[in-house]
Amino acid sequence: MNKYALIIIALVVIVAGGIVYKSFFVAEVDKPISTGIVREITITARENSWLWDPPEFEANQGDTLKMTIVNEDEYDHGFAIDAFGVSQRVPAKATITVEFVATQPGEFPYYCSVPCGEGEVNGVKRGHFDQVGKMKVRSAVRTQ
Ligand SMILES: [Cu+2]
Repeated sequence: MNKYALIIIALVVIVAGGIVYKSFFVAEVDKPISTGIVREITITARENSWLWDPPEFEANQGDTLKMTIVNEDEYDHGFAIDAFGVSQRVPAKATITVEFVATQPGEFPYYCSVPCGEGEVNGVKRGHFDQVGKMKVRSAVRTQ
């Protein structure tokens, strides 16, 4: 038997082993969750306020989030949630959409990822680093 046949047999054994493991041996709690629910959420960067409106929202683990991000400002912002790999530029006076599945429970900040300056809002100094919100993902309860 030549070495290429051995390599191919080894690859087939590794791939087949992976498929068998995934199909029969992954614990129920480790399988990805999908509720099939699509949650539509709109978040707005209010003009010269350096905040996200709403400042927080909730979802269930496994929900698909269809987010619409509105930028009312004359300058760019960014919208980022590290835990779900979300990071998008939101150009001035523009609206973008972001879609992802909330795969893990917990509290996750969403923040502006593009330096956008600072200013005064009702006598209080605010800026780029104040533009943070909180996403709360409730843990899925399994019934089996
Ligand atoms: Cu910013």
